[in-house]
Amino acid sequence: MKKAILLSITEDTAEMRSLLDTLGVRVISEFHQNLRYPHKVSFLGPGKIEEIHKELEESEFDLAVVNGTLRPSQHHYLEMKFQREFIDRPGVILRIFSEHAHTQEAIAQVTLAKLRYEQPFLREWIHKAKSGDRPGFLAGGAYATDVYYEHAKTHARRIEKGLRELSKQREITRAKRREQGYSLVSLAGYTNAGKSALLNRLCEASVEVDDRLFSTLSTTTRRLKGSRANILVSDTVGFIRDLPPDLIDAFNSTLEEIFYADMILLLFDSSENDEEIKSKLRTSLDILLPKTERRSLIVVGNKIDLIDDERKKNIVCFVQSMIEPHELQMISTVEEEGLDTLRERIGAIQKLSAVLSVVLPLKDESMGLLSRLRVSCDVSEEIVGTRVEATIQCRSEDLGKVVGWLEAAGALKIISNDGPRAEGAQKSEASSGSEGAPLT
Ligand SMILES: Nc1nc2c(ncn2[C@@H]2O[C@H](COP(=O)(O)OP(=O)(O)OP(=O)(O)O)[C@@H](O)[C@H]2O)c(=O)[nH]1
Ligand SMILES: [Mg+2]
Repeated sequence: MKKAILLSITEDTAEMRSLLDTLGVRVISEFHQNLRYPHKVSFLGPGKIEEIHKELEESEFDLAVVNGTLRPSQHHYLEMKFQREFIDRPGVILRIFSEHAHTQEAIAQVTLAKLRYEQPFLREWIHKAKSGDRPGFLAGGAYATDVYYEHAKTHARRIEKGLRELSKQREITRAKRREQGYSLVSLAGYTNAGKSALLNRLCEASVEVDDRLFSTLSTTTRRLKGSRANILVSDTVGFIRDLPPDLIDAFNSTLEEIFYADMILLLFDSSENDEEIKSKLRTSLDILLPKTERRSLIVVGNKIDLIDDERKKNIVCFVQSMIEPHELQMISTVEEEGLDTLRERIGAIQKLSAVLSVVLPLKDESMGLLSRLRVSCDVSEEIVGTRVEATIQCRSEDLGKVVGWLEAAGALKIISNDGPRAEGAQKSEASSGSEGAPLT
């Protein structure tokens, strides 16, 4: 396990510690200096840095971590001063992403974010090396640094091109799904809120669930289990405060999957304290709201099995006032509490406003059609002698197609809530232009 020291201008280092824990780095000493802003040359004040430097003379550690964002000049100064590797908060997050990236797309996105993140630091090393300060980045000398910088730029451009292609591909997939009558629900929220655990429950999936931060980097989409299966649920990368902008940018095609969903479930961990809940929700809303339509968002307080009723009421009260006019649902994924209500709310994104009363002959073909229609419609049926009487609720835009399929199956009678559609085997107006087969 790597040993690190941690420098911070606040005493609030809990999140950084869990990030480092995720990365397998052990903090051996922590140094605070309460400052409103970091010192512009040395992050902590120069006096404090001298003090730390002296104190650490005999200590063995592999790297130094800064609980904040370093400017290239501060980074250069600190590495020179301590002769150790320094890494800031965006750098730590990038390393975690790097370790957790498994799919080709996630690897490309992380590589791009890293290349962009490194560029200002590289420029600083080149600048310092050219002004005769020290040999360049990675001790390779000014020439090597220059070459690496140019190579990195070309590499970044190549990855950007590949990612643009992937983004187009996702757009095509989304359009196709919509055409086929699928609706998409995205799970969003701070890392570790329980998104993957909820996907597993809602869709009987088996995505990795872990107490580490950023267990999920790539998107998994599964069908919602239950009465209708044409609702897809997507689990994707979690948010974190001060997410490096390069990373947001590089993960754009993954995040688009959230932004363009028909419904977003924004999860938070209700077992945390008020401050954590508020700041994590704020971070998530700041990322989501500018890009999503307000009406499609439901905020979901997860892990209520870890709190009592009094606490739950209290959370509902302050969260509701924060997120108005959005709706709030409180659930426990582990104990399956509140999941039925949540499923109902998800089901309601598909407005099944058209209602058909249908009589079909009692044949395998009729029963097969009704069972296929269940994927996208609410269907109830009763066998009466040699006939099947069914009530079918579907989306108004699917009405023509559904009537067409019913007629093809030999429906004896089709009456919709806006009047009769067909009697006997006659073709109705609504069925003209119907094509394809029911969703399976
Ligand atoms: N007690 C309790 N724990 C939960 C619940 N839901 C999830 N967890 C736990 O919370 C931790 C994080 O769950 P994940 O589903 O991996 O969280 P995530 O939001 O997907 O996290 P990232 O992929 O890292 O962004 C795991 O240890 C889960 O077992 C819940 O309802 N109750
Ligand atoms: Mg996850």
